[in-house]
Amino acid sequence: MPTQRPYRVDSSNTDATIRSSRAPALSPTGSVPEAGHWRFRMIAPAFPAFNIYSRIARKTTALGPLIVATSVSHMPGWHVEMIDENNYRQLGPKDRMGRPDHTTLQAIRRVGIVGLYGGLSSTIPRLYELARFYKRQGVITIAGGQHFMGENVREALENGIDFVVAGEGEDTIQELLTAIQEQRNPEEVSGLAFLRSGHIVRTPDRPPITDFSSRPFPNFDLIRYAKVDICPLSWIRGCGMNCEFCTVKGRPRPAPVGRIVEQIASLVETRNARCFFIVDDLFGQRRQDTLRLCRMLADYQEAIGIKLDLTVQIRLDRAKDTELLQAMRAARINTVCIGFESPIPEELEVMNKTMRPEDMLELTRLYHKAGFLVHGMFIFGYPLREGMAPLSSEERVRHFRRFIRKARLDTIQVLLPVPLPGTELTERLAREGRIFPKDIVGWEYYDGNFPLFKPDEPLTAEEMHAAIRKINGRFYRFRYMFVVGLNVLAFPAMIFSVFNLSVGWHRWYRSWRNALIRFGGWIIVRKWTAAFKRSTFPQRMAQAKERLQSRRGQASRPPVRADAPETR
Ligand code: B12
Ligand code: SF4
Repeated sequence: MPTQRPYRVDSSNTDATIRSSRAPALSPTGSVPEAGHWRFRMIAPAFPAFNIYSRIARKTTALGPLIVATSVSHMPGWHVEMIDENNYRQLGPKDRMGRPDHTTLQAIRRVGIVGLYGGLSSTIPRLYELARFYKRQGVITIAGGQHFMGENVREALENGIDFVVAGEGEDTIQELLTAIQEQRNPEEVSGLAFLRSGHIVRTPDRPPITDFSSRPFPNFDLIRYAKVDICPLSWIRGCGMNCEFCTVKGRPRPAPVGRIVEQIASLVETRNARCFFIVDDLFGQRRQDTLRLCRMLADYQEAIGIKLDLTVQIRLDRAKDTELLQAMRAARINTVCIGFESPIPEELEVMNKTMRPEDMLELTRLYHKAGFLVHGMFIFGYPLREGMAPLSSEERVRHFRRFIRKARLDTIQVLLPVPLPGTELTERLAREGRIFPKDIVGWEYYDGNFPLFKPDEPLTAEEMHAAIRKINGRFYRFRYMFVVGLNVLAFPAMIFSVFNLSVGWHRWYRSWRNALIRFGGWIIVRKWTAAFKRSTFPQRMAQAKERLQSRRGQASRPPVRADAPETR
């Protein structure tokens, strides 16, 4: 019996559309600009609204999609570009709303296949909008990222996505594109989901990558219309901890230490890069390797006579390791981002964070003493387990303010809990029927700035929302504009009045930098509050609460017996 070809060519279409009897319609229209050349565009979709991350996103880029784009660019015959909608500068064509204009982008360089980054749930509505736009043009759409798990996979496949890639995408994308090119059945490719006759086909999972030694470095030149001032780098994937609210799971998998130094050196040499953000969630989790990395980085900077500026995410308990902190400082890791999460012991316990607030203060002091700038990340209003006594909004706000003041943090972010896809927190809240229905409060609100579920009584969703504005608003204030001015005036006195020039400079710089950020933060909080007041969110929240209430009412009502008399 002859084997069935998975694809047939639809010759009624002048652009020769390839159709599959087993998989989505595949149309490489426009992907053959010259014989043998295919075009691929990777897109990181825009954040839904201006928020506290908009500024930083404009200076950096999303690493995951860049790694995937780089992987495609190493395939023979492929032309690749990446558009980061959150870092999109003057030369990029824009639509009437000021967003990247994909019609013009297609007119300039027509691609046949797009990749869409779904790492942040808040960008999913924009991702679907883009997917539908490209699909209308006959472009094949592929999406990946941490949002796509569970029922979100079907949602994606019904919203303009042809293929959803699960987990790490750098190998899957190469195999999938090759299958498309060679008109082979995508079912042969591991780590995929797609629709066939309305049913989801899932291919076997792909094992996590463990060998990073021979993989290409992310190629920042692929990103068009962007200016990347802070280069993201990844050293260790996965996290050995198990925080209830977090999606980052799995055994830590490091790249060789030398590769990180080599990558930094290459970015310094080719892009004149100075600022780096190591995106790993737990820097320092492999102590010996971290010490080695820091020493190599320190030696490298000394050898080239250039000082770099590195930021890492690290746990508080690493502060006990004096040798590690010294090595990190010598490597010019200037800023540490720390997930304090909460100063309330019960909340820390539920999150699976094994810390006591009093120890947290002491450990923060050690980071400061070692000369780090400390960025504190907090979650306000974390839901407790049954039987635990919840606090009122005022009490919680007091706890947070007191802790932030005592810890003398340089910068803070206080967000609300987000029931992210695939976390234990989401499971717990869903079981308790507390998550606001998605048709009312959609993914665009999943950025940590909006209440997304019914909080523990006596706290209300409105109070929860007002609380983060109060805490952030107390920290980021207008008056810091004057402090910036005072610092400028005090500059010569500060530098020359102290005995040690280096200590004087650091003290002055820290005070000036923090005042500047706190004033900038005031502008962001104000802008964000104004946008919130214009938004429909309060009405949505009221509607969502009503829906939850009526569902609860239905659930608690005794079932109507079949033989019960009819009531009027
Ligand atoms: C850097 C970072 C940021 C940066 C983002 C910078 C930018 N321009 O995008 C900043 C600081 C702005 C940020 C902000 C927030 N973040 Co953040 N962030 C991260 C972090 C630490 C690293 C991301 C990264 O580079 N990973 C490394 C790369 C290699 O992995 P990857 O992105 O998953 O990509 C791989 C695969 O997913 C896949 N893939 C990805 N895209 C595609 C596309 C295609 C086509 C294919 C084939 C494959 C593919 O292949 C990639 C390579 O293997 C992650 C945690 C983590 N470890 O991932 C959290 C994370 C992404 N953030 C998260 C969250 C929740 C937030 C915030 C809401 C704050 C908060 N409450 O924690 C805000 C949201 C901002 C907003 N406006 O919505 C969550 C997202 C979960 C979700 N479903 O939304 C994560 C996963 C952390 C967590 N708590 O669980 N974040
Ligand atoms: S919050 Fe940080 S420490 Fe906790 S599991 Fe996520 S990445 Fe690991």
